[in-house]
Amino acid sequence: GREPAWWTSAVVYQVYPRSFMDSDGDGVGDLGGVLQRLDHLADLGVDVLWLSPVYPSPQADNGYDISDYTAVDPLFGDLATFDRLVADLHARGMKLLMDLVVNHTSDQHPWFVESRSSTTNPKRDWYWWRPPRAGMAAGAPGAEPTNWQSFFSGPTWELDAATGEYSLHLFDRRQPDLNWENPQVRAAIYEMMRWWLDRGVDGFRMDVINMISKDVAPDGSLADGPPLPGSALGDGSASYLCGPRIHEFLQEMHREVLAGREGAFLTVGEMPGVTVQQARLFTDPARAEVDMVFQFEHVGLDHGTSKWDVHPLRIRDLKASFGRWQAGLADVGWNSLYWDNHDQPRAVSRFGDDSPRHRRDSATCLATLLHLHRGTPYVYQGEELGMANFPFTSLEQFRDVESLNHHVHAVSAGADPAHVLTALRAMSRDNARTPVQWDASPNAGFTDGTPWIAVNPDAAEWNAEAQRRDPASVLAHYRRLIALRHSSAVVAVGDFTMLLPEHEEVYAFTRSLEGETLLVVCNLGRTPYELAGLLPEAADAELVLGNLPDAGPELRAWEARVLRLP
Ligand code: ISL
Repeated sequence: GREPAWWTSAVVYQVYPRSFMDSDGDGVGDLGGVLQRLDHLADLGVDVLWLSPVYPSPQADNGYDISDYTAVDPLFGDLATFDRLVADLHARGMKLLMDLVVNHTSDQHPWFVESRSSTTNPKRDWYWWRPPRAGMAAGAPGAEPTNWQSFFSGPTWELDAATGEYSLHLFDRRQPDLNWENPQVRAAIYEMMRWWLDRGVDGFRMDVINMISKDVAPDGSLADGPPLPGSALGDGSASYLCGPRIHEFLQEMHREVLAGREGAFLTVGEMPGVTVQQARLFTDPARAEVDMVFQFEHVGLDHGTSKWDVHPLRIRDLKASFGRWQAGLADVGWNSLYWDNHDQPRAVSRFGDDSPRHRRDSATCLATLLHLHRGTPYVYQGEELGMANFPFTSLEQFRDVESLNHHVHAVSAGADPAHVLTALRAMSRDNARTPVQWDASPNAGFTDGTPWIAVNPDAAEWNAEAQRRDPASVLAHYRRLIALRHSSAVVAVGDFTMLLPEHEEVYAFTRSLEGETLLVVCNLGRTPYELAGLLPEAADAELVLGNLPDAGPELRAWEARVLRLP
């Protein structure tokens, strides 16, 4: 058969530059800071750095609102520093993945400024402008062209008083959606992508890329969605998730941007709501769309009607979900694997147990589980240190537009502010955005200035410096997991089989390739289990890697073992 692609044995590390390392004392992380900490990435052994957006931006959504696609925001540095980052990474054998945010721009992007200027501007059609609902006055309650609710609360439509029309924004009102139906828009984006590849980047992480095709009727209308419980708004997702032209657009992008270029590129599409069946199509190499997708099923298992309605995770649900993704992409396509990113609460607090007794063990247990699946693992900055959620106690501590918008909307709709704060504390994206904890010095070694968001008070104990020389640390464990993927073909591409699907705490599976079989068993709880009683074959297996010393007959609280079967 064909050689497995290089990224089957690679591990990607995500840098959220604002919170990674500040080199100039303004309290915001920057590219100079990334350069200062490349040893950390090299020491960990990661292959690829995914860099969250550093483009010029009003920072309404921390850079996911871009006002210039071919420059670097002075907040983060300049193109010369960027070029040095590419060179330094390449010199160390690492690759750079750019964050590509092309479902929307900032409302300050010159394209949108032009588009908004008049109904006859040549760029009018570059965005989704629509008149008010038939028979209604612009600005009247419910006059929006559709009833869709935005991801960041409120309607997806913003009225422009000058022209009396609304423009679409699936996210914040300062992030208007580009109209991919317009071929000029697509050509401009492909040109920009080629510009970055010419600069030496090795691929793209594509922000909400399955939302670029909207289901628009021939007369230009968009359909209302089913009403959301307790809201005047509706769920428009059927009109914009994996819309009718999504595969066509991605194939065209591949043809226009990547085809014919030398190099080992990587593309990963972020796709909220994507199903296994759709992911098979997106990641089938024969179709030339993307190499892998970020799916969201497992990070929705603790949600109720919304992400703010938090439930405990049931381990059986996690197995059923991961199991279906592993099986669904076994023969075609490829999985990406993640617990954390800049949008998710910290995994050790959310799926593990961040109490002092179990924090290190649960962080390493979750890591083992994920990294032994078939797919490309993504490590989010600080995850490799067991960084935990922030102990938020008041609204003033939050920075994220999603959290702040939610608070305003929920409270004005009558919710109890204390209840809203409890949900924010558990689920706010700011949990992932506190500064990386480098050492025990003031501000955790992140900045000499005042950090833009507070450092977690646990930094004196939980930091990279303390873990670097400790072979029992979370950091050392991540290093071992990454090295194992590099050295072991069965970890990279072996077949996956789920075991014990009904067990409520123990997560077990095998990986096998050409006669070699690994048995992975993880105790996702505090109750010890007799291993032989669960999995008799474990008895005479060889320990390849474990997260606790002195492995015996009992699988202890949060213990994980990777065993080689004879
Ligand atoms: O975290 C979420 C809100 O609950 C997700 O829905 C998130 O908004 C979604 O995953 C899309 O995320 C991406 O696009 C957003 C940006 O805010 C996120 O940071 C980015 O990862 C808009 O660009």
